[in-house]
Amino acid sequence: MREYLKFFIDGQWADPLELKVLDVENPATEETCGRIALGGPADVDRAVSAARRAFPTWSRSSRQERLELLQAIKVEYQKRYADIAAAITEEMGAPVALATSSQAGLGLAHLDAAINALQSFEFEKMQGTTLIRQEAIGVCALITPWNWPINQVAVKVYPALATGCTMVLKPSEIAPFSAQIFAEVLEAAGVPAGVFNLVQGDGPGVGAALSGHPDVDMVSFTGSTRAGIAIAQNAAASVKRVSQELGGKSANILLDDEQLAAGVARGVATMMMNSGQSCNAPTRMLVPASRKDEAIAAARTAAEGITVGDPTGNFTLGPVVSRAQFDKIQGYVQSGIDDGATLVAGGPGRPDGLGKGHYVKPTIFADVTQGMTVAREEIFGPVLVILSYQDIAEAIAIANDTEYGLAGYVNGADVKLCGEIAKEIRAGLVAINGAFDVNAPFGGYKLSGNGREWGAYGFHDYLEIKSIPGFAV
Ligand code: TXE
Repeated sequence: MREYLKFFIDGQWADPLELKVLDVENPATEETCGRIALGGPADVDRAVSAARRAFPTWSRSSRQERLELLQAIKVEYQKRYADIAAAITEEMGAPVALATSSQAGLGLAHLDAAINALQSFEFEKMQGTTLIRQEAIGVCALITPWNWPINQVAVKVYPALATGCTMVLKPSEIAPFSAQIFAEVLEAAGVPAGVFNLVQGDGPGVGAALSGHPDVDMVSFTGSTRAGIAIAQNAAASVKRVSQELGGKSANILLDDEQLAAGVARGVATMMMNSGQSCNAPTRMLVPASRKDEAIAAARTAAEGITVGDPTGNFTLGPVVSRAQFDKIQGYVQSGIDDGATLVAGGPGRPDGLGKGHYVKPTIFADVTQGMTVAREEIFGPVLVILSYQDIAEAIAIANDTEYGLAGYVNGADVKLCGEIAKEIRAGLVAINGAFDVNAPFGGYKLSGNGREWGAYGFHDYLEIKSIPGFAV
């Protein structure tokens, strides 16, 4: 049983000002696996003040000092790697293999990307006789979700440190353990007092106090569009910059060629990974109408290879994170059936033999049309919908017919054609044939948010731009 009843404020492990405790559930057993303290506005005040006090010194630190800190974090992170992966499995149900490789792994991959970017990032340049400087924006509030708990923390904390910002992190109250270990990693790495602060809590208690705090300069948020809008409204009163990474309903276009079956298999695997709880999951598969039956057969075969069970064992998928998410997903599965979509795999209810835990059957619907709820709304579970297109123009139109714009996918043998199609998709990232680049920017168009994370582009949201005309070199 884990117990984390202290926050990390001003370089110390501090008691909450008023002790309120939240039980955290293991989604595989539905039993309490730990407790955290829930903070409130007074804890936020304390953490923001510490961050403010640390800002003048940290924002003037040299590139070398920041690089040394990031390198020290890497050493400490590696020591705690297995602990972080185990905490992720426990708090949100990622199978141990995924928690170890991708979930905990991305906490390191993004660190390497930040180090790499910081080595050559141009903070200052001359334009004629004008100096143009990029300066740390100030105190940042970092509010993160439960689905990729360390990844989301990493993509905010590393660029904030690299640019000279100070920060208060509020991780998801649903999956708070790995972030607590992450704070221990930063402490062990010698992060200067007040530069990084951690306050655990929920949205209304800590999230709202942070996003409305007059002494916070910027909020970086990942989560639901609902909470993102609430945060932006709250932040508007003090004209804060708000960077949002929100939901998605990403299209995966499969071209009409010899790679169709392989593309379907990859699309199903990518969609189902992490039990479909990824904002950039390829949730809408678009297949050529003339090859529909072949695509459905390949999708069914891929689904049959997916196993669901205890995340500490050797299964492809663990449970989804909570009863609330389970119920929400079941509602969508039922709506797909009610709207007349054809069930290719999975369906309502839990997989056979699993009596406890929030397990969902990997579900695939075919004969889906754009008007159906399952084609329009973010389900955030292992539910794939397959739509057909007549020609590439129609595929692009369907891909763009969504209020979201986080990601897109194009798969086919003609890589040049894939690239031309990618340019037409209104989304922040369009991956060709499963390619992935941790150094490239990540973020959304439309209701998927604004701002960019990852690599050097991920620094910009943490920087103000100043021009000094007449600067003497
Ligand atoms: O997210 P919330 P939930 C989507 C996905 C999922 C749905 C609901 O569709 O089914 O959101 O998930 C904090 N002020 N995504 O309800 O509430 C909260 O404490 C300040 C997509 O779990 O958005 C947590 O730290 N903060 C997504 C964080 O926001 C607030 C990942 C996310 O929780 C707040 C997760 C408020 N008013 C869910 N309300 C993605 N983009 O990857 C909540 N929070």
